[in-house]
Amino acid sequence: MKISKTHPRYESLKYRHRLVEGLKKGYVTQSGLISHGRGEAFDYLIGEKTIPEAWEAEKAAVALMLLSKDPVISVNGNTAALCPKELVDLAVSLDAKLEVNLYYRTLKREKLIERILKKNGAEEVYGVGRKANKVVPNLDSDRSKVDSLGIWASDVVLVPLEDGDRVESLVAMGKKVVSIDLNPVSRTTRKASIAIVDNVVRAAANMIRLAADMKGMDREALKSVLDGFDNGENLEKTIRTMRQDIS
Ligand code: PTJ
Repeated sequence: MKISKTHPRYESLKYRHRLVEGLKKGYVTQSGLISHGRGEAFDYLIGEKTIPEAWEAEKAAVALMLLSKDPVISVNGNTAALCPKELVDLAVSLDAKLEVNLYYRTLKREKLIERILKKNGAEEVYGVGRKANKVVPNLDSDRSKVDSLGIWASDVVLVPLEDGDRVESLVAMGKKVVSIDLNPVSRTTRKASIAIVDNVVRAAANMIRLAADMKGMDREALKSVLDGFDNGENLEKTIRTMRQDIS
């Protein structure tokens, strides 16, 4: 279907269309469409823009990932449909690995997502097929299957559109977890080391810009960005901003 650029909801329709295409091709799940609807509702509450609190969290997340030894970006069906190029570019800017990690895991979906990432410039994609040979302890879903050279070995994991269980389990393994979830009260958001309450499409683009600016900073300067960020306080402010935006 062709969406007219003059339609007042062009952007929103464009992303819905990408998900529907992904569903038809088999890498987005029906549940993924429901998740997106929930995300859209929260996005409405922040005016479908990056609020200052999200920008601060994105900056802290970029500092953390630039400081880390082995950062990984986790990719699922929705994010592969919405912003594959941005995720690949972000991985390049942050020198991070890309790992496919799915709740509704099938080899077919893993391979389709790997192909999309490679088509968008990824050289290596972790977590596909037998490469997901480690199991995250205390996690009761297929999300527990991770790559020994990817998420398993990582010190920081960026998890867009997550379910809270895995965030908790990854944190329990001693990793720092950066979440991107529009729901400011989800378990994912509450349990993440740094919670970004923004649309993954905007967050990924913002983080690419931030990484370009921050790459030249020395470690002390990056540490001071990170130390100046208080995740709990930032989340409280996020909820206040959301309330103000509605009233
Ligand atoms: O591809 P799979 O098999 O890994 O499945 C992926 C889904 C998305 C189905 C799975 O992770 C899932 O069920 O997620 P949840 O539990 O619905 O959580 C998704 C969260 O992401 C919700 O809190 C939504 O509000 C939020 N969300 C949805 N769309 C976006 C979003 N956050 C940021 N940007 C979005 N575009």
